[in-house]
Amino acid sequence: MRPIRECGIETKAVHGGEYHDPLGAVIPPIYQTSTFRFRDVDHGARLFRGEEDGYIYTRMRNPTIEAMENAIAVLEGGWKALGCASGMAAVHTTLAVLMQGGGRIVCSESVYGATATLLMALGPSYGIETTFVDTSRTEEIERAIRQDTKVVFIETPANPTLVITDIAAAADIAHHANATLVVDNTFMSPVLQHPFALGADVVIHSMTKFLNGHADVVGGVIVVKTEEQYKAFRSSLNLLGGVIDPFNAFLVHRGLKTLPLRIERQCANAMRIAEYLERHPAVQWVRYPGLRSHPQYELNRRQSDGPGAMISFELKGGLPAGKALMNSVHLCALAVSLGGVESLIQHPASMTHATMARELREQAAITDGLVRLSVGIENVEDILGDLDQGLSKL
Ligand code: LCS
Repeated sequence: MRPIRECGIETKAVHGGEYHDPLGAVIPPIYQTSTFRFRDVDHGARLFRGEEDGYIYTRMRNPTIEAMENAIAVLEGGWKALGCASGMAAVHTTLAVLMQGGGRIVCSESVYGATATLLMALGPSYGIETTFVDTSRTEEIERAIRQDTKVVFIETPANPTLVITDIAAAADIAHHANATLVVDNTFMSPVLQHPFALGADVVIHSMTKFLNGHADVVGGVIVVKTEEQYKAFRSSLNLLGGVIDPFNAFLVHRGLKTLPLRIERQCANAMRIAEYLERHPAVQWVRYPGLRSHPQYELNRRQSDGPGAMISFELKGGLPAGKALMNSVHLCALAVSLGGVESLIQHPASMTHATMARELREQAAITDGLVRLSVGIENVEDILGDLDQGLSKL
């Protein structure tokens, strides 16, 4: 058999977290234990000194978590992955490692609301200054870089505007300035986009979304490229403490196995829905990377393997019409989060991006009328029927 890292993405998703169980269990058991027994005092001391391989304490290492981390590292093409308690724990840990001693971050202006709020509200107390720019215009990244810039942080496609940044160009600019490029790959998943192959240094995900895919786990992950990075991130995560627990790691690992299948169906459904919305007379505009009307349609075709399952749109009737639609759909649940098997609809300005400063929301074109749809794996006719009955009531 080919080495797992040379196999197709579907094989990586099923077998990437290779785990050798002493009893032959096909699926890694849930090691729901906080601590591991030492054989004797010298054994414990050797483990703590790193002279012998083994498990000590679940905040440091746990076999169930490791199996899930290995699967994600293989999918992303990274050296190793670090499971975190949430996507925000992954963002925070990444910044804590890369921004030690303070400095500047150049960040996409359209990012998940809590990421923006973390940088704006807590950043300055850690000596971190953030410049938010439209990273889809790479010249804006270049212009924002200063002597003290340590990190370029991009979300692409961005939450919720679906603006797309050229990852390879952002990597060139960051590296020229000796800065680290961090890519939040949540919206594409490792099935559709491979930031390491395009020059990224660190890739993060909210595993709450596509990776787990079943809306029953909150989790995050940091994927790194080198052993040196891994050691730095692992020791900081151990100290900061935001690790995932074994049961949630088990659920994410289970979800990963169907990730390529889910993504395939979600992309196909989303394409049909985006085309339907674009034709609908009540719709003002639609933003979906698979539509030719998307400003970075060609770039997305170049740097990813598909358009994803997220659609943003605004109705001609603006916010009141958007509210009426969101209140009248049944199959599409009115709920935040995204990437799962069920379709979800929400209003970023008053929900996911409500804590983001209004000026930044306006700068990033997160308009009051913008509605965000995460397309699930239901029968597409049923989703279309649900949206159609809602739009017909306007
Ligand atoms: N990065 C992105 C791109 C996200 O969309 C989110 C959450 C996070 C990081 C944080 O992950 P968490 O801590 O929630 O696991 N985005 C959400 C959203 O759009 N709706 O609800 C959560």
